[in-house]
Amino acid sequence: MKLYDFAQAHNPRKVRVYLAEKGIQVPLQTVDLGKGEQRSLEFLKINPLGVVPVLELDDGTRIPESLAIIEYFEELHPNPPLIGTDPVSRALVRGYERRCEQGVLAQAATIFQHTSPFFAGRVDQTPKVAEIARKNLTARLAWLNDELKDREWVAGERISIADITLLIGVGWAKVAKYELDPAWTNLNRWYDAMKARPSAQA
Ligand SMILES: N[C@@H](CCC(=O)N[C@@H](CS)C(=O)NCC(=O)O)C(=O)O
Repeated sequence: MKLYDFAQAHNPRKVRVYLAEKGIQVPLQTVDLGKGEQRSLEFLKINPLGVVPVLELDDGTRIPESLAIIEYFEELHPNPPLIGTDPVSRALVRGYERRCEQGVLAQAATIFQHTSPFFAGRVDQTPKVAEIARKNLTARLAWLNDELKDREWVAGERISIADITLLIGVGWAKVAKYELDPAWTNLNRWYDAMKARPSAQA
């Protein structure tokens, strides 16, 4: 088994944070996005879409998409549970995880793609698109700050993949030069707690 994932250490990586929380070791094959290795002929044979992560199983099966990889490991290693423990808590974790992916991580990625020189020439960079994504991101983070008023974790009483997705989303927001509003005290408290976990270095 082998996990293809990006090499840059400026930001935690979703599957690797998850694996660290679970205590699962998987050999890593780094792909240097800065050098464009994800678009090399060699890597396009592994993922024709030219993005990481990809999990390669021993029989050669290649699983794309971080959430699919995480769900695969969760089925094999249910403990400690990071996607709930029963139908209701699993549904809530998945619901909140999507809210963090679409409302935070995807918006931060859009800002980055429409403002960073890294994507110039590959994306038709449009300031208005970045501005709309900033507004969406602010609205979703403000809402999450309210949600975290009475609880420690995004989707309930234990840490879950919703927290991991939000951690990655906030990390990408910072890469896109977006900082959390200090007035969001619940969200900042949650972020400090997430960053202090050893998994955040993964
Ligand atoms: N939805 C995909 C997103 C994959 C993705 O966009 N990966 C980024 C790194 S976080 C990438 O490989 N980007 C390379 C590029 O755009 O050139 C997932 O969750 O796995």
